[in-house]
Amino acid sequence: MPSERTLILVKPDGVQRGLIGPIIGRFEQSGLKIIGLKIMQMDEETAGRHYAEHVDRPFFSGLIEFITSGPIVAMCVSGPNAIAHCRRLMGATNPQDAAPGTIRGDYATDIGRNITHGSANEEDAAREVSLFFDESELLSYHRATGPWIIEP
Ligand code: DAT
Ligand code: MG
Repeated sequence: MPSERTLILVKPDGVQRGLIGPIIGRFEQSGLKIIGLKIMQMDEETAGRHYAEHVDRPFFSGLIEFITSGPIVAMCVSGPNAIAHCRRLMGATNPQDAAPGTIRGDYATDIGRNITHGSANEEDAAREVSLFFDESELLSYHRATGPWIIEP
């Protein structure tokens, strides 16, 4: 399985609701590796670049207003098929469709307040990781539990 890197955000609703720890925990407990982590507030320019694909959608201005409205937590997560794996952990975009046990299924009810972001594909992941992290902020390290998570 290819090792991938993906960008995960705890959106402003997750930070305001005191869910940073539980949400980071979902990714951490899965065995995926957190290789970059910061709390920050997105400016409009970064938000526009991050969500550029949605610029013509009716929800775009509300999305930008929301994502810049308060602090977020940005995380770079790595591991086997990390992009798709993180999307599965998060559940469907609309929490009404998200299965119980997923982050959005367990913590959210509204598509406009769906708690987390995760890159959708390899191209987006590379672009989004570099939007939030300098390469020097991303660590490469081994964990003692490595062979208990991935069969050597
Ligand atoms: P995802 O975040 O699962 O990749 P997306 O890229 O289609 O989903 O949309 C980005 C965000 O925009 C999404 O997390 C929530 C918001 N959004 C998407 N569709 C929406 C809609 N129909 N109404 C309101 N917000 C929406
Ligand atoms: Mg998306």
